[in-house]
Amino acid sequence: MTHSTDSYTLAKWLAAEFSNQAQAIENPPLYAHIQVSIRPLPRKLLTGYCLYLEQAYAFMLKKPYRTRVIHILEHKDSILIENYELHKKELFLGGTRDPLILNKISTEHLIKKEGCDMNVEWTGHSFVGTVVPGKSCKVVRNGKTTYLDNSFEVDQNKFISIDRGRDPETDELIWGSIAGPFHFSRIKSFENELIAT
Ligand code: CYC
Repeated sequence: MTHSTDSYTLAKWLAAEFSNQAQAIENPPLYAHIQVSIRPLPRKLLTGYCLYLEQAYAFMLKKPYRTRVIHILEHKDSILIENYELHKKELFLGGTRDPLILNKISTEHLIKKEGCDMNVEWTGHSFVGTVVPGKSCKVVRNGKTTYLDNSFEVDQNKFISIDRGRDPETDELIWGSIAGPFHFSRIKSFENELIAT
């Protein structure tokens, strides 16, 4: 194994509750206060690591606006993250705070977001991921089809991410942060729940 295929470390660094509170307090109109919680799934669903993700406004943690399963796998000489939506997602709300809920997720609930895999590379001190090229990750927002243009970086201390939707013809920015990336810090780690595979 090399750093660039060290999916266990990547999974440990992502398995946490992250908050951008400092950034939101500093720039209230530009950044909402968001919590991203990523918790290992207790059952082994697929080869590699599967984690459940909830993204929520800090004042509405019980109503996350985006829930996903992410699947971290080693692929050739690097790491790939697949994103899945959940069939019957309402059954799993709050799962990042209750592993008993997460126990109910099985492979039948997973709906793959095609074209939305993320390629992950080791920088020497962190992992950086970007969606696969080709404008293939389609996101429909307010009736308009966009493609995802994003990147993230995670290390021992922080998680930085920027997600934007662009017009497939003109590349014009349609949704997402105009002010730059979200800066999250780890407020709680779930790394001890991960079992190395
Ligand atoms: C979409 N964010 C996405 C998508 C990916 C990621 C792949 C498109 C596929 C999908 O809908 O699941 C990002 N996936 C990731 C990241 C990882 C990953 C970072 C590594 C853990 O596996 N995203 C933010 C901000 C917030 C945001 C805090 C405000 C801009 O990081 C929003 N992301 C956001 C939205 C979408 C999205 C609104 C569109 C999907 C939707 O509307 O449901």
